[in-house]
Amino acid sequence: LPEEKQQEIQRALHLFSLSQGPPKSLKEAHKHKFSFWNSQPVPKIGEEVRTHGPIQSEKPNIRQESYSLPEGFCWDSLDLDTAEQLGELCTLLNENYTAEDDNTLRFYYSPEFLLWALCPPGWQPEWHCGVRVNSNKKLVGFISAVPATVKIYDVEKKMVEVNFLCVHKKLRSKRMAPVLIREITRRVQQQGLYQALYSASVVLPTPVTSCRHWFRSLNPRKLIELNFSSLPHHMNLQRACKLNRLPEMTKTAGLRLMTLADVPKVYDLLREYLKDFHLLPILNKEDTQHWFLPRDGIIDTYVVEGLGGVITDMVSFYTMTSTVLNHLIHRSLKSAHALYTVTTVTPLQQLMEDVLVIAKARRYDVFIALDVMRNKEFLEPLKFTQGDNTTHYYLYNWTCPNITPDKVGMVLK
Ligand code: MYA
Repeated sequence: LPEEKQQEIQRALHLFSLSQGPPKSLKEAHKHKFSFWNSQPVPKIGEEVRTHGPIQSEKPNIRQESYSLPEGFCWDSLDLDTAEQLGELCTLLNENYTAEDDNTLRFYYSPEFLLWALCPPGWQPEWHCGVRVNSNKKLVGFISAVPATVKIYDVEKKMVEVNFLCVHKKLRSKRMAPVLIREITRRVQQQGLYQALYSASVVLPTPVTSCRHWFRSLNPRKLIELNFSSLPHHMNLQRACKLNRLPEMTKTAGLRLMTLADVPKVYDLLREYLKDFHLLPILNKEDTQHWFLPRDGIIDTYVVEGLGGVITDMVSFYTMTSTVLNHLIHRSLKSAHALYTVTTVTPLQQLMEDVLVIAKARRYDVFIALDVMRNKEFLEPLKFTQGDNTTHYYLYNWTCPNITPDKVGMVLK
């Protein structure tokens, strides 16, 4: 093709990629321009990484003043201790965070869930970074970071986990997200941290690992009525219900909810179990208490207590509720999301089946797990089916070889 024609096609492809938002697959990502991400210390798409370490020198020049927002907007660190500001964040996320394709399901973040996710030990108010409209002070943008120590292969790094990046639907595609990302980067670097871990369903430069979601129906009738799952060929509703039937009772003796007194034992179990993965959180006892001690409707951890009070196994999941929009019968959908399962005595599959039994009895509709850690061992035997969604994990300012999901010892909320 003549050069002019080629340039025209390139321009058209670029405009097309901008109008489509970030790519959903690696194949599309190869064609995407990434005008923001290519300016950041992250590996380029397609680059084969063999080394381990930071991409940029440890001490960048850090701006003293905040990045400029478009006219009419201002920064505001949210004070989540005040019910009013916490409520504003709930509203922003609940109305703008979930990418509902067909307007049927919308995640509902409760104030208590957000406090759990955003205020772990060491949290900082400046890392709850909001954007407001100057004139009426309406909250229209947000990004957060929480401290975390993460081990990547052989290196332990203090860094942050970035989450809840959100721009109001009416302000999309105006390059607000790069400003939020630059600003949280600046605020984190000001505190002497230069790395971050985050996840997204879109493909950006460049995933360190990509994990698939698996779903286990607990209430098949409702999931089918909501179009959340579809009936496989040659199967009627009755057969689907039969196929997904679970035992009435749990099998594991000594299975019970974790209590405060179990924190040191859960800490030991997790530390010992996670150490062989290539990506894992390094938690202290305070972190363990925060992330695992049960909070009603937010986080559940069950432990198995053997003879002499020894805690031999644990299993944890967090809860998300989605609001069902425009449905005659159903109003909400309750999902359990697998976190960490550690077994030293109970067979893994048995413990997971027990937790499905408990979740069903507690009226969860679906149990969701990633194919990380040893999860693949129980997914198919316990009738989980693979969903279409992929969660990609990313590291900011760190390069290392790609990690397969079975070597990932970390679940991001
Ligand atoms: S993942 C959850 C993200 N949130 C949602 O999906 C909620 C619904 N969507 C929205 O609110 C908007 O669509 C968002 C984009 C805000 C996502 N992660 O402003 P734009 C890039 C990173 O015109 P908008 C989570 O919370 C995109 O490729 N980048 O676009 C983890 C393009 O760049 P480039 C993303 O649609 C967040 C640019 O933004 C994402 O109006 C981790 C376009 O900007 C995404 N999910 O707004 C953040 N989506 O030109 C990184 C789009 O290069 C943290 N983009 O293609 C990095 C570490 C920082 C700390 C470092 C410390 C040292």
